[in-house]
Amino acid sequence: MSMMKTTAAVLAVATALAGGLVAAKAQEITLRSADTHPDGYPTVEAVKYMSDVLKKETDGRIAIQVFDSHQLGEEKETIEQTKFGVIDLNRVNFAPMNGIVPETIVPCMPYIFTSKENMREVMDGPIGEDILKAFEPAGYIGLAVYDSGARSFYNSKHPIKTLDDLKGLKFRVIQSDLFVDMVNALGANATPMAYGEVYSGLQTGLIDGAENNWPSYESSKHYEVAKYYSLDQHSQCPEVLMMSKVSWDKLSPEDQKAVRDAAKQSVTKMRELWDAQEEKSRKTVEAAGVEINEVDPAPFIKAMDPIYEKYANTPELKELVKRVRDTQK
Ligand code: GTR
Repeated sequence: MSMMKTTAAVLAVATALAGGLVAAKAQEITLRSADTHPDGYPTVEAVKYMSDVLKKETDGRIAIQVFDSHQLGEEKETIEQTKFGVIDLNRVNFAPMNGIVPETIVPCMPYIFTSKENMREVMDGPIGEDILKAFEPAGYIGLAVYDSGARSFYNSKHPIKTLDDLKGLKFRVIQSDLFVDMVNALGANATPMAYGEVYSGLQTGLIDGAENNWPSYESSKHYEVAKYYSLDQHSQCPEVLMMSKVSWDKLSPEDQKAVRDAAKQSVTKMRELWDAQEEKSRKTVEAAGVEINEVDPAPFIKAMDPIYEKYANTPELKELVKRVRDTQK
């Protein structure tokens, strides 16, 4: 067992013993929140900001403690623990929720959004609300959607300019069947793997590359071991902040409202931090000598047609895709 896994396991047990949502005094509540990213990353900072808002709104009664840097485990594990109320809040990407809440597939679909603004507009409106509502039957309360930029390929071998360049390369993908099929449809070999294992996977040559946005590529230091970053931007799959329904049900309706409002307020803050971080991360990797190239997305978009057939496979999901497309007319 790796050091990281041991720490995660110990913490998980400690958290389980403490029973999730902690009430120090009857009226004082500290919500535990998980994040895979390090301190300072926009998602981590946004949840800390939410905690400040919540404290203010509840006269200090409710606060959030953020466990960053996957201290509580890799995303898949924390998602399970959140279901059982061992973890109260969890900030994860939509992708590892694809198999649990089918509606989350739609915003992860390849090239579904035409721009960052389009993604924000869709997720702020009724489509985003409907997707967040779909979390509840699965045991989660969808609180807020955060930016995650666009995911692009990086690898240790050569720049990806055409589909041919992807042939024979092995890419780690986020743990979602949709992503496995997307990357395979482009002609590469996809291997789902936990985020925390990617750096060593790249270093040892187990994988040739992975795919992610600027801030993750930079903060994970993957750029040190995979120095070709090719901007095909195949998915703008956003982040979600969700709460365990078990923990949620322990709150009074007033406190639930305060949590929801504070989460919504953190979205604006997150976007400011996100825009600045994308810029900063780009500069950092450029200065480190990363070779960056633009990609003509047309053949990539075409190659993804079967993905829409396979994954927009129910009348509900087809309708959601159509509603997103309608915002682009
Ligand atoms: C990042 C995302 C993380 C995690 C990671 C991954 O963009 O913010 O939550 O899902 O990607 O690739 O595993």
